[in-house]
Amino acid sequence: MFRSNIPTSEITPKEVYLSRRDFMKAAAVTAAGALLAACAPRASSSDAPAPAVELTDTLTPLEDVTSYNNYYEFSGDKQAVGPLARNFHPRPWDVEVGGLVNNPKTYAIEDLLAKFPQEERVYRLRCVEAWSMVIPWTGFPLAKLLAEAQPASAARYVRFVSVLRPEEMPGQKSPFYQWPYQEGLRLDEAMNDLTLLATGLYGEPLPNQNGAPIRLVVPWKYGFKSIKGIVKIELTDSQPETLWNTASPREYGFYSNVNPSVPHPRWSQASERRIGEFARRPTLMFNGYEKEVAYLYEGMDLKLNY
Ligand SMILES: Nc1nc2c(c(=O)[nH]1)N[C@H]1C(S)=C(S)[C@@H](COP(=O)(O)O)O[C@H]1N2
Ligand SMILES: [Mo]
Repeated sequence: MFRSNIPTSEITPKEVYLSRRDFMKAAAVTAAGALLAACAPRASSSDAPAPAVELTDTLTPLEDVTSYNNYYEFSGDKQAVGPLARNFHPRPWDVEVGGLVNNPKTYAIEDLLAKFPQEERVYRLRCVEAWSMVIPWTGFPLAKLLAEAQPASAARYVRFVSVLRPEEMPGQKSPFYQWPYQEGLRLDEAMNDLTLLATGLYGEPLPNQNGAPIRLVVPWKYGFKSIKGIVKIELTDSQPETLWNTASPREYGFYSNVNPSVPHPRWSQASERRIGEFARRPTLMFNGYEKEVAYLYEGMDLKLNY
């Protein structure tokens, strides 16, 4: 089912929305397109690599994607997140883009959806807990929003902040974490074409438990970098604090690139459990996106900069 011979050029993005069944068929094809698109700025047109890994990775069923979730604002129990998130209201919603930019602006979610064409991207998601999924997202590259914001010359990092709504998010009553959830990327990581602002999955708007109405997806980093329920994007000149780094700096570094040779202090990262599979599979460097992102870390010691 996921090995199709239909050339990408014969699939138009709109066909993806016909139905979930058609979406799944189209998504297998789109995966190749997404990878080629991702490579476009760095590969010459004649030597685009064959996206073999994408085409053989089976999509994780929607039921699993929406019932096994990390979203600590609701609960630390993955199966409890979905039911608790039913009371969350993803509308109305604004995203404030500011800090070190020449064109700060607050966007209503409807503006973002209208302004930036929504693309399909099938990505692997690798949680730091050593499980993984394959998810067909819809969204748009963060780089397009940053281009519109016009980073000032002093900008080096991007800070992301999640919604703070303890009345709807019972986990935010926990004193063990510093709310709201925050994350950060270096500006060049944020500008990489793989870095996506996702607004949907499986051709539907994002379910609440997956971060409605808008979340980040950074597929070469551990899942906790892919912050959900974003209300603020701020350009800064210094490395932003992040929730997990503040909670346990030795276990959760700022970079948190998927790396099979750097173990978590309490477990190995050499292999992982793909949800829906029995045998463990080897973890891939940068979660399999090495060609697209290795240039970001040239000359860096990734054991020190974990
Ligand atoms: N705001 C917020 N974003 C978050 C989290 C969270 O607890 N709060 N959990 C992260 C973790 S640990 C993972 S693995 C992914 C899970 O995304 P999914 O539920 O859509 O698969 O979301 C990440 N984004
Ligand atoms: Mo995670």
